[in-house]
Amino acid sequence: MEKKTIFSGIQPSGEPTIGNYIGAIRNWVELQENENYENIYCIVDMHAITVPQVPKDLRRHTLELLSVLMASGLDPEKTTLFIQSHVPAHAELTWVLNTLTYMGQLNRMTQYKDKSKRFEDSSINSGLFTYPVLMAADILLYQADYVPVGEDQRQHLELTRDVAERFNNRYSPTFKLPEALIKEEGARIMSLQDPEAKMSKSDANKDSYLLLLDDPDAIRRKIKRAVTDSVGVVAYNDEQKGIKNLLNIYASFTNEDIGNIVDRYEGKGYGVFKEDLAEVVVEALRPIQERYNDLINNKDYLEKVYKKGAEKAEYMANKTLRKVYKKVGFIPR
Ligand code: AQP
Repeated sequence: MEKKTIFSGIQPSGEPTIGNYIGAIRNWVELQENENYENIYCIVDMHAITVPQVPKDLRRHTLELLSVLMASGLDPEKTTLFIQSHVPAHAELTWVLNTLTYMGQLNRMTQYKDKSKRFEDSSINSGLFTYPVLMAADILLYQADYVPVGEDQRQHLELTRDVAERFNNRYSPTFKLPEALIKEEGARIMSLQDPEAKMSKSDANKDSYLLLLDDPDAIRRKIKRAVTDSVGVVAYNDEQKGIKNLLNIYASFTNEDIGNIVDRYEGKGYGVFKEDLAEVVVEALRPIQERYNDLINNKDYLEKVYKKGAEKAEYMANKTLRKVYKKVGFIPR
């Protein structure tokens, strides 16, 4: 049986949060262990510069993220792990796809609407606007069957399929139409300070997120400060969005049924629940952090991993790009 191809990416736009871990990274690790899949995961630094980045921080975050991915269980022997800017085909295919994407479609993207709110109209860069086209190129270059992402990325996946279909119809069948792979549980971890907004590594408020590399004290402090409500009962419903989010985090790390957790905290109040949750998170992150500390200090090994990953990725990506260039009418060199 031919293996199905899985592709996904993550931005080095800050330090990864438990939202990135629960919604994406740990699912990637699970998929890696399934022998029916060929896995390709990418650190999308070209996406990250759609919002301003300090160059030395971007470099640091990129290597940190590579280490976090491996510390979480991604194995470069089993999975292609690479950095987006190392494979020029991503930018090259984006240009072609830009010519097949309508402004109206991009205008409807909710991530663009959310992120562009942070800037004055006159300083929204067009990279932020065409971000979903670069994402489409990332996926289509590898002829991916499935794209494991969090719920927030569903709309971008639909656009990817749409653009791929338009290309296939205008020229001839070229791209596989990828499907989003979204896990119900943990698909959307919310901010600890605003349970209406998703937890994001680039949030200005450091109390809003738990980082994978946060030390135990930071984890305890942030969970203690997490916004709840005045009801005072640990329950899972949409009137108590803060507690609901904390329960989701608890269940994600313990794989326990939410009903059981709720039962256990009956009559106990938020203080005890938050203290226990903090310990659950500390213990879940401990082994990842230990492995991370070894990896981040081994720069030679990291370099070997990303160079080998880029070589493998480039070979696959160029195959698709050559076909695309030929079909649109470019003369081969
Ligand atoms: N809060 C979240 N809950 C569940 N999944 C999440 N993801 C992100 N936040 C949550 C998933 O993580 C993967 C990688 O995301 P990304 O880094 O490429 O971009 P993002 O979705 O924009 O993540 P952030 O943390 O919010 O980054 P910034 O702040 O830079 O925009 C994706 O699969 C995403 O669904």
